[in-house]
Amino acid sequence: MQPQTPDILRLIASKLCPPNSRAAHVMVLTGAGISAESGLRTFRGSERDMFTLWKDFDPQTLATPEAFGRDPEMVSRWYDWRRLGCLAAEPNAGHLALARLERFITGNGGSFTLLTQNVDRLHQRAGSRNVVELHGSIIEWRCTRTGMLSTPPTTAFESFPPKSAAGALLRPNVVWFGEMLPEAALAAAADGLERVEVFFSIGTSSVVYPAAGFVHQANAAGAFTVEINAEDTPISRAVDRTIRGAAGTILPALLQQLGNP
Ligand code: BJW
Repeated sequence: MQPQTPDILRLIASKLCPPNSRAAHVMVLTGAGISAESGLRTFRGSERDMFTLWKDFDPQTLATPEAFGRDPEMVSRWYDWRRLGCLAAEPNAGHLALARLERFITGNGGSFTLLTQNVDRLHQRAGSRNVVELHGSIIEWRCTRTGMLSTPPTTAFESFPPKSAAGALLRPNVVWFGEMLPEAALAAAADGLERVEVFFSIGTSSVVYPAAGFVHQANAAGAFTVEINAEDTPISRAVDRTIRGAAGTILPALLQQLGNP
C-alpha cells in the first residue's frame, strides 16, 4: 500500500459517512480486476500479467455476435470453459468487503448500487444485494430462438455447440460488442448517477463503453470519485482520488477506517 493511502482512505470514509449525517448515496462500478484475486483472468492488463484472458484471444473478434455466427462451436466451448472457472472460483476479500460496505451504508440511511461489468456472479455469492449486471451473466444461457433463459448443470455441456430445449443454439447470456446492454441495467445506472454522492471505479480498465463513461456522469453530478486499480487507466486523472493497488487489500483497509462494520 502506498504511504499516502491511509490518509486517502480516511478522507473517503468521511465522505461515505459524514459525522452527524446519514451515509452517502454510493455507486460502485467493478470490472474484471476485482475477480483477479479469485483466480479469474482479466481481459486486458499489463504485458506482465500472464493471466490476461485475451492474451491468446482477441476480444474484439471473439466476444461478438459475428464470431458466434461464424464458429458457434469454438465460441461456446470457450464460454463453457470460462463458465466452469467462474463456478469453481470463490469470492475474495474485495467482493466480501463490498458486501459489508453495502450493509453499512444502507444501515446508516444511505443507498448503495453495485454496477458490475463482470459476468461471474461472485458479488452476489459474496452477499452483495443491489447488484446490476451490465454485461449479463455467464452462469445463465439463452435460447437464440425463444430467448428463454436456463442455468446449465455445473458440469461441461455434453456436446458443442449446445442446443436449447427448442432445438436452437444456446448462447451465454452475456453482452457482446455491438449489442445493447440490458435496458433495466442502463435505467438503474442512469437513475443512480443522477444523485450519486460517492462513486468508485474498481478493477476496470475503463475502455469499454458505456460503463467507461459513468465516472464522467458521476463527476458531472458533483460526486466524490475514486479509482482503485493496480495500474493507471484513462480515467485516473479524471477522478478525485486514485488508489494504486489490489482491491482485495484496499477495500478491507477502507472498512477498517469505518470501524470494521
Ligand atoms: C486490478 C487487479 C486487482 C487487475 N485489484 N485492479 C463509445 C465510444 C467508443 C466505442 C463505443 C462507444 N459506445 C459503445 C462503443 C462500442 C463498444 C466499446 O466500448 N468498444 C470499446 C472497445 C471502444 N461497446 C459496446 O459495443 C457495448 N454496447 C453498446 O454500447 O451498445 C450500443 C452501441 C453499439 C455499437 C456502437 C455504439 C453503441 C457492449 C460492450 C460489451 C462488452 N462485453 C465484454 C464481454 C462480456 C462477455 C464476456 O465476459 O466474455 O465485457 S468485453 C469485456 O470488457 C467484458 C468486460 O466486462 C469489459 C470491460 O473489461 P474490464 O472489466 O474493465 O476488464 P479489463 O481486463 O479490461 O481490466 C481489468 C483491470 O483490472 C485492469 O485495469 C487492471 O489493472 C485491473 N486489476 N488486478 C484492482 N487485484
